[in-house]
Amino acid sequence: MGQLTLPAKILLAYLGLFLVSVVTSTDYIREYSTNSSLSPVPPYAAHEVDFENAGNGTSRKEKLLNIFTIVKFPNDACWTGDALRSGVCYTSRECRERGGTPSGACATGFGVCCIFARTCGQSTKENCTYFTSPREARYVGNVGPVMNCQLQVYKGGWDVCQLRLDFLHFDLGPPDPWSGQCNKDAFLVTGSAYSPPVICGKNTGQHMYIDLGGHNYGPITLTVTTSGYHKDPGWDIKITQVRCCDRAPDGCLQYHYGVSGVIKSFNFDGWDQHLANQWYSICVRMEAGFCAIKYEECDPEKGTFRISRDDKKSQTDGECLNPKKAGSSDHILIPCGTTDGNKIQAGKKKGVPCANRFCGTSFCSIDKKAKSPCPVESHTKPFTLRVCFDDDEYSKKETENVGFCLRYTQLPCSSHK
Ligand SMILES: [Ca+2]
Ligand SMILES: [Ca+2]
Repeated sequence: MGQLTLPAKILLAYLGLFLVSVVTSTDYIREYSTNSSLSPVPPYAAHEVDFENAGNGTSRKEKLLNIFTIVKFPNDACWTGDALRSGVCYTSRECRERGGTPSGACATGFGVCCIFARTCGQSTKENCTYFTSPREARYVGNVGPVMNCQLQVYKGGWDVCQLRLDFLHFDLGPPDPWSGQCNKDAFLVTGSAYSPPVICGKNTGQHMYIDLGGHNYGPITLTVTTSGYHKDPGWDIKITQVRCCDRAPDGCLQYHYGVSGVIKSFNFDGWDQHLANQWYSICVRMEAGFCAIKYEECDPEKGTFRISRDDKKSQTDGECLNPKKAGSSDHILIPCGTTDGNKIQAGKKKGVPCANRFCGTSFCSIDKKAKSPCPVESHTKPFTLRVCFDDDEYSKKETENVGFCLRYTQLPCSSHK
């Protein structure tokens, strides 16, 4: 092979490029063509296919096709130097063509880690896109920006069932203190099979799964509206296209992994008011060897469970649905929750084995004998907590209803009968 003439080398290089274009347009798996004999790289193809850093990594597949070696690598997630940004491994040309920004190498140097950032008025179908607030959202004088900012998100493949939205940064205006509605600023998702709740306020660290539906091929629209009330609103939302085999269970707006973790109502970090019209489920994946789950307030001293009432009392079940008592019908639902693993409300309602609805201003006083932090545990599977907040906060009894922050811990099967 070392004896090839220059024209023969050019021919081989072009033939290699032809193979690349055929395969990459028909498959998620990207392929590169190199002439392994003309080591390391045919100079004429080096710029086009960017394999000058070719290594012998385990992630690529090689096979001999005549005198060409086809190098395949999947479009996996990759990490860049920026800790907040992950990308998708593409060839440098594909990254440019898809409107991404190359940032570092991946696939043992055969690809570039391609970052996709989008803002108002744009669209994407890329797995792992960052939807960020525009420059004009920055603070100018005493007035905040008035915006109606939309991003359209298309399915990136036939086997995508959900979008996962991670709010890396989310700081919008607060809800109206009386209605609890997001009437100043709002974030909403439209076009999905089931509409998630409209949210506003402070939601950094929260996430949502959006169901695309089996037959829905239209775009999902993410909309942020701002009224000028918040002087410096901003957001950075990571959008992941979730393949059907990796999806969260149906009906779970939030899906948490791990033996323990923290769950919060939207705008809990705003410490002003929980949002109205919130109807959704928070699910926790049952980890291997764990059979039950317990929830306790993140900080009972501070009062991190305030959903209805204003008097440091708690209620359960039917009481939570009685606005005359609770000032609201706002509650959370923990299927068959108990305070000591057997029963709830010791000494109050004999014979009631467990409760489903929990409301009030303290998670702890549900069982008067319980000591802080008074966990509520549930042996019902799968582990699900449902949020049911009605459409207003007008009642005087609902002042300072900040919502909830609960820490969950899964309980090993060995600790229970
Ligand atoms: Ca309330
Ligand atoms: Ca309410």
